[in-house]
Amino acid sequence: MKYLNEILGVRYPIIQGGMANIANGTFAAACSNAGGLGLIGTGGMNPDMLREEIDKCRSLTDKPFGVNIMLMHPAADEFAEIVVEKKVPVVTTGAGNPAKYMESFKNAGIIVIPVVAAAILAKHLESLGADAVIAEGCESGGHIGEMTTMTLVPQVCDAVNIPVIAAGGIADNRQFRAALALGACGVQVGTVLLATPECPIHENYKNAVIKAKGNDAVVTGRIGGTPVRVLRNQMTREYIKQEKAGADKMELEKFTLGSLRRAVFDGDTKTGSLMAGQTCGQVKEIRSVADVFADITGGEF
Ligand code: TUI
Repeated sequence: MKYLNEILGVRYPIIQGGMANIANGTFAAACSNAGGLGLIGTGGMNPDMLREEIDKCRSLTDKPFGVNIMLMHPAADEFAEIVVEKKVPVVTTGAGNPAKYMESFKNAGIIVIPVVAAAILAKHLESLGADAVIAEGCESGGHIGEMTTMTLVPQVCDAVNIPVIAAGGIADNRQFRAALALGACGVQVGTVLLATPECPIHENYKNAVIKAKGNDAVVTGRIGGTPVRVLRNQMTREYIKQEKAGADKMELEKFTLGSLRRAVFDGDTKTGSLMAGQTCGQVKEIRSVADVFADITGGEF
């Protein structure tokens, strides 16, 4: 089996998750320069911003990098055109089915790695030419599926013949080795990178991640069908209360609209949406991206 670093031409078999409103071109370049694959996250961007962030990333690293296309975003079609036009080397997708873009990505020679939350979609995307898939379990932060990493990764590995990357619940060398044992060729991490000096989120957000226990990463939106894992705070308590009381989608949007931006940029830890996965309980201090990657891989790469 080939490791992810060989597939991508990078040092470590680690992808930095393309976190919405967080993973800009500067952060992606820092992660690529530290030996992983940095990703620019399109969540929270508009098409012009994406163009700028790709150029910025290119100006800061000569290493491979990628773009994550958030498929629930209204500008997803335009993002898909931009990555082709800009010849971005690697594209990942999330929060939906990227089937309609696969042909144009493949024709452009892009390495395409969709995030899947179920084995059936992995199989379908393999048939459309996906180079690998990221199997993301519901331990992760942000928008999640139903299955855990422990169950999803082996089931995706059994379903496809392309490389599988594990995501969700991975922050140290034990979990990295467990992911390889489940059949993955590498990992994608997000939460553990929030507490790095390079991560461009407000200091309050970093401190909240450091303080949080694993069970503080709760899920909002389960009833409405858009489950999102975030750190428990005033916003989540109010959201979950209203959700249980039968509030409709429009009422609930009051809480989420712009709330991630409030957390990331203003450091509003009360009404902001502090997306984080269950590994928040393992994040104890600020460490550089290079230290995090070295720790995860345990000096083996
Ligand atoms: O996409 C993510 N995580 C995200 S996106 C995001 S931005 C956001 N902001 C506010 C509300 C909601 C989202 C924050 N975090 N991870 C990748 C991921 N993809 N997780 C689950 C999935 C997924 C789910 C269903 C992938 C495919 C899928 O397929 C459904 C279908 O149509 O077959």
